[in-house]
Amino acid sequence: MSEVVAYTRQGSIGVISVNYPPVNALSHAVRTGLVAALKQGQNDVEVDTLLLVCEGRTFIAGADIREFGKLPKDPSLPDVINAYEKSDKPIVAAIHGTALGGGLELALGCDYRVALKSAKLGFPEVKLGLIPGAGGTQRLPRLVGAYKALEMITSGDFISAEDALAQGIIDFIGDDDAIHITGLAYAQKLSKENSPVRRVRDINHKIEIDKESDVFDQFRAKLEKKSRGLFSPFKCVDAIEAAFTLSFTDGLKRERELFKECMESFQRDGLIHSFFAEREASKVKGLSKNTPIREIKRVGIIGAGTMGGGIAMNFANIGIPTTIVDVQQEALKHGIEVIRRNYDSSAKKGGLTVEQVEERMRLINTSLSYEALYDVDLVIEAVFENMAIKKEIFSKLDEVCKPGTILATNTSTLNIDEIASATQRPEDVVGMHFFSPANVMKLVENVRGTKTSDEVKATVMAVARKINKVGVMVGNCYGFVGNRMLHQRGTEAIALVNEGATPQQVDKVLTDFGFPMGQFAMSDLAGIDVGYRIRKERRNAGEMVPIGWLDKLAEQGRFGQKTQAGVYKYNAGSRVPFVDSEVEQLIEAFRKEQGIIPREITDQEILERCVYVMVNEGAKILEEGIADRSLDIDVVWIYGYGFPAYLGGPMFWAEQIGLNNILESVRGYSKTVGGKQWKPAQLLENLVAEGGKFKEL
Ligand code: T1G
Repeated sequence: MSEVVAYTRQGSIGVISVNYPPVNALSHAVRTGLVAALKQGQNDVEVDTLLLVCEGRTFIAGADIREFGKLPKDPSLPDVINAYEKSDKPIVAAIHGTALGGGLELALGCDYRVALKSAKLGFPEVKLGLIPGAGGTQRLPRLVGAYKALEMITSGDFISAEDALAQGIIDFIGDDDAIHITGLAYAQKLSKENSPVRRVRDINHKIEIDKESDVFDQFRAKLEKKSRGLFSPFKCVDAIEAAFTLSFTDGLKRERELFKECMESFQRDGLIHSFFAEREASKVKGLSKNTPIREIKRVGIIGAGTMGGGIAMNFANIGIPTTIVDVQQEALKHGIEVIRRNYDSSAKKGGLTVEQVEERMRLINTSLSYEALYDVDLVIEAVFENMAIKKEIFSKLDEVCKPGTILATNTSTLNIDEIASATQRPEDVVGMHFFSPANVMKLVENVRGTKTSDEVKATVMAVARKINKVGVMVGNCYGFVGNRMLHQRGTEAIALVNEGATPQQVDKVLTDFGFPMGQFAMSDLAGIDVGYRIRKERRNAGEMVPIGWLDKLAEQGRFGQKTQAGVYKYNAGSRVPFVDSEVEQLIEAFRKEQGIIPREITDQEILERCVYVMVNEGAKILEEGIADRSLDIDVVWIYGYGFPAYLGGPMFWAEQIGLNNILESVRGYSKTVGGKQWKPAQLLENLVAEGGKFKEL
């Protein structure tokens, strides 16, 4: 008998139930158990219909991803599914929670499918750099046709049970919230009606309809634009097209070939690392699972600017009343207008109904007075980067907010402990660093101060999950993890232009690498004035920060997209950057002024200096314990700075390149370029000497 798959009989129904927490993934044990239970059902003369159902919170959520890259063991998933499809007794798959990837493929190998209203179905393989590899690309099109199959499999997005019923993927939606009852009732109906087996592989009318369609090329063209650099979405199209050009058996073979190609691609490694890293990052080292979490029922935001408004939307989106406080009525009015504009554009795209927009707007209030925040459970300060102003705000919050209110700051660089020192309750002060646009970007870099309590740390991690963000807990230093590494990349990018490269050359190397945007296009989006003010703030604090050509742009009022001119120029209302000869002249003049003779710079040098410098800084961040694990750094960069997930993040990518190669170049640049950013991290030196890896730390 299998530990994880059981066979029982209920009247004329043989029940195969899977119980392998947390998500009934198709591990070797589950596959073996499924085959054994099917055999029992086949040989059980008392039953004429079989029911496949799962225990726990979900139906099968796919193959066991932890087994990827290991030696495959029989029975393979295609073997299991072919056995279920060959059954001469009809099988019903009863779906609750999620039926994903190999789990949905197994359900499509059954004859009938029922689900609970709340169930979700999908093929997320493409998000792991794969394609469905057990018949999904051949069976799904037979039920839904080419277009829907392409849409579901190339996006990897889940669909609702209602949509699945409308598409003919499932046969019935049970309104009982117990899947066993719904499943059994349907199986008994089939048994009573002597329903026949009904194999999806034999359903071909939709294949005939789309046989000559050019929808496959349409999807390839669409993917060229939106799946930048990704490998597997195109393999998905090839596999689905095979369902329309080959026999079922040959289509399965073609799917398997394409699946293997994806399994061998480095993108699969990177995306699977990103999958698990995102989940591991939510478990903060040293913070026990039982750490109490404070309930957040009301939220306050200080500052009605772009960040404040975006942050407020996240809480209104999940039904939490939010009050925005600002010093000027005009600022509050403008802030609310921007929020409404954002919601209206989501409604226009069909992402929200008008009622949902109004409901969210009702949850967002404004006030000119801090007193409005006396009973909130969490306050997030989001005013511009000035330590004196932030300390003043926190001392006021300390006065008005009830005991137990979490006082968070959205600062992207400043010292959390110094901000906390303006209060009598530093244990309740923490950083919650959102990324612009805050209602869209997934990352929240939660920053622990020296005195931040475990309860507050655990609560802000839970808040990040609740507002559908990816939270990472990091330590307190200048720029925390993300901006500290970005700062080094920015320093190198500017130096490369000083030495002879052009901004557009640097940006092209970074976008070719896979970043959605180059360094200088990003400065134009964020605002050249933001960096200019931070550098000025540091100079005022007595730091030696040389004046560069970016400062000269800012002094000319070239703040970037918001002034239609920054490093690039922009047409009104457009975000498309154009090279501006005025900037080229300004850079040439700056080099002359600095006595720099420009030189030819290769793309490889640009890549190494912009990305290796981040890895070296990442190693220093690990050394100092600002990040607990290299995966925390990877998650920060993937969800906050657009580092391609298929490369797994900067630290994972560095290991693919080879830490010895990185160190050799770092040592080289420490001689040729110099600066503390190129001082090799001791950790990097040690790991290379010992043959160690970041992920083993
Ligand atoms: N394999 C192994 N572990 C898995 C897993 C899987 N497929 N899915 C989830 N887990 C673990 C996860 O790491 C976490 O572990 C715990 O379960 C809870 O997950 C041939 C090749 C199902 C929607 O891509 O999308 O089938 O951290 O925190 O937010 O065609 O997990 O607790 O130790 O995410 O409620 C296709 C991936 C595989 C689905 C639940 N399937 N999973 O979300 O919980 S490829 C997927 C999810 C495939 C075939 C191909 C989500 C979820 P831990 P969680 P959640």
